[in-house]
Amino acid sequence: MCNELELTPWPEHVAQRYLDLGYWQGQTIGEMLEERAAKTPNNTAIVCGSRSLSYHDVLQASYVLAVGFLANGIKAKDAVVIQLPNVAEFFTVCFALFHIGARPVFALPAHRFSEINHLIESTQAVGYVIAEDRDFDYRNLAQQLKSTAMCLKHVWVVGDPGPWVALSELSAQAGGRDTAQLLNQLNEHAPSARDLAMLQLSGGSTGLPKLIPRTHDDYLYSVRASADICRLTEGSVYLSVLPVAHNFSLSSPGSLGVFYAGGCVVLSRYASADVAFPLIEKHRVNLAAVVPSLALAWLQSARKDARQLESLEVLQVGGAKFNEASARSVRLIMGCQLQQVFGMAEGLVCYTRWYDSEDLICQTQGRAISIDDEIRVVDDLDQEVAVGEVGHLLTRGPYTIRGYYKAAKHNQNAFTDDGFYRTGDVVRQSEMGYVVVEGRAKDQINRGGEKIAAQEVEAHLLVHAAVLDAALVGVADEYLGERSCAFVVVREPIRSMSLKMFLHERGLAQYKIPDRIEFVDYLPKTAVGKINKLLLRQMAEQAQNERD
Ligand code: OOB
Repeated sequence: MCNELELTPWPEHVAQRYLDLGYWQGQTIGEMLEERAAKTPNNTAIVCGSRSLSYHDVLQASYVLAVGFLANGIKAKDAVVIQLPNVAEFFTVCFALFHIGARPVFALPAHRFSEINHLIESTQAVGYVIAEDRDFDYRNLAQQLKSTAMCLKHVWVVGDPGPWVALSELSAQAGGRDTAQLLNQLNEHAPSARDLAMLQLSGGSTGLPKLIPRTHDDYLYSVRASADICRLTEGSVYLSVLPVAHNFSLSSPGSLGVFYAGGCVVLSRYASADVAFPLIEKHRVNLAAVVPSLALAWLQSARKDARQLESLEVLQVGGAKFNEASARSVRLIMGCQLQQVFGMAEGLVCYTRWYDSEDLICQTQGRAISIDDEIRVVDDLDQEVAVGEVGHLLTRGPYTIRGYYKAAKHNQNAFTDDGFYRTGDVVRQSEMGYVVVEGRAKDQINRGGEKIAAQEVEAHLLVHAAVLDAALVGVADEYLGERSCAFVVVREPIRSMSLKMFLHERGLAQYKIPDRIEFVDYLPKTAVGKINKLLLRQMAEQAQNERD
């Protein structure tokens, strides 16, 4: 019988070591904000459109919301799914939940019914926070979710709530009380730093994406250490254009790193150069984080005119492999330093350092945050390969999880017996610890930084009455790194468009819908009877070349 743990603990002697070494400081993420707000209450913490919030403002708003949540019966350990665009409320809501020990469950704005329903069901979430949005009506999605997910009690909306409750209403319910009164109420609910703070979403490779339980202690260690590596200060102005909840933009060093250092986070709902560049100029942004496909788009715009980028000192690129030639052009064209970031929501984050040579910065994905990040590069039999040789990356350390949330069976394969996480990445590591990502062994497609678990899409395709068999593979793409191609065996003829429509109607996020569908008579198998994805990838590439 599987014991479904929410949080697989680090062995006690290991935890003690991380405490002794000062990695884990016994502080919650809410307390981190309190400490910062006490130091620099009037510094601007967040710029969001025409709004500007000081640290004092953010802390107060989070207290007020926390009391509002309590008044609505939200309590410690309750899960609340957050699906917000890059707006200030993302932070006030998260900090509010941190204060009372409730757990934000992070969704991406691109997620639809299928993904959100899975998040709600698997965490038994009682709340769902969304925003009024001009591109998609999340309030309708909430309606659909509410009718299937019995556990869901509250839907809060930033902006016009439609049939739901406005987030501002929740704040109003706690209004009128002074700080001392609010604190009094909150103190009774303060969580411990060793507790699960939030649930991050994994890219996944098998079945439905797994949830990643991060504790206050481990997450904050990665945040503080990242802020130090990236030399963040009160003068840091960070542009957040990737989805705010993603581990890269949240903690590497991301918004939380900036808050820790007392700097300013400029939020942008849109990532394109025509929106981002004017923001960089207006707010004198000196740090921004992008995925490679966005870096390419920004480079293209900067080639025409880079004058708005004068204040930008560092461009972080991560989430997928950045090719060397483009990496070399960053300094030349954008006039700033490149920092490569190779990380994962499960933990391990590697950075190139500001003092590294141009070759290291452009040819590697950096080295781990901590000397206590243990990295093993192994062959198919888990035997370590020689330094510099290519192999599977395994890791464990002070901020890498020891198990997914309530996934005992999956954890048996995803982690070694001695607690190393099998990242599914194929890498080589130099004597100096620098990692170069060479490929991937996991059955996942990295579409411009957005991860697609092949099995998840295949399972949806197989539901269609006309589909006998299906396999999804990644095909190299100049711009996105990879696009997806589904190979489908059908019982009866069907058009690609109707299959795509079918997936859309099943509530699958748009980025997971195959870019191409190829119809075949059968799926080739390997000697052991598995679908031969290597061959399918070659077939897809060949078909593409013939078409071009
Ligand atoms: C970040 O996190 P996730 O959880 O969305 O995805 C993790 C996976 C890695 O296992 C690797 O396959 C890929 O994304 N990846 C990269 C990469 N950075 C991530 N592959 C090649 N080169 C890179 N630089 O993507 C993430 C989390 C924190 C910081 C940065 C990225």
